[in-house]
Amino acid sequence: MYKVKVGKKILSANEEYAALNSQFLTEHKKLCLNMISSPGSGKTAILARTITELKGKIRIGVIEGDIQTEIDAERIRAAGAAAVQINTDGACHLSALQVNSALKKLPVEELDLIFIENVGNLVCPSTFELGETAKVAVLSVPEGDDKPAKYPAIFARAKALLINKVDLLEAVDFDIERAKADVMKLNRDIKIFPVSAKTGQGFGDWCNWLLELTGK
Ligand SMILES: Nc1nc2c(ncn2[C@@H]2O[C@H](COP(=O)(O)OP(=O)(O)O)[C@@H](O)[C@H]2O)c(=O)[nH]1
Ligand SMILES: [Mg+2]
Repeated sequence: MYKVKVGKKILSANEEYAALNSQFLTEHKKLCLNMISSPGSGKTAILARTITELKGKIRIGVIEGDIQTEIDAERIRAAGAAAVQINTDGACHLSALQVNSALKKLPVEELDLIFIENVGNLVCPSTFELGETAKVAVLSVPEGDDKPAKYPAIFARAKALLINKVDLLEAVDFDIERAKADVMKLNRDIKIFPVSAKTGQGFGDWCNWLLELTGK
């Protein structure tokens, strides 16, 4: 029996589209951040406030992923940014093919930074590459400080973590130092931003990080 050595990795269809998206972003010199969290942690609220705070400094576009509805894309447009909504019809994460078609619908040349708001889920989207520049995780304090330890995949892969809803810290038992320590055990290089999309607390540091990232 002959054994054939295959030196080249066979890519899945998703990986092929992810590679195409990555190439497209590199060619157009655009940054793309894939935002991942549980439903309701505040991704859209964070994006809306980020768009408002960076108006005139960074031109932001958003690809919105949800199982159903155009609600989040409308919230982003109301904040003053271009948004394309993808409905996954039940799928628990966005695919690179969906992002590929959404990128064609955004006015990419007029943008500095593209956010992808993935389907609300801490698990499936973490391992599905979309060709993004980096992943950004969001954890909100009512979810509990044990989530990095219980759902390590996204916290290990993200370039930044927003700990959102810090305005609610007094009302819930969330030990922010424990959460930070658990995240740092998984990922020493991650940037952690405690924020409140409601009050704007912590947005100075987060927006400065985005300005640095985009070279603005
Ligand atoms: N108290 C508080 N509520 C927030 C904050 N950010 C978002 N919310 C609320 O949390 C809910 C879910 O927010 P949303 O942006 O839709 O979360 P997403 O599902 O991750 O996009 C909404 O009712 C928001 O008003 C925050 O920083 N503090
Ligand atoms: Mg949302």
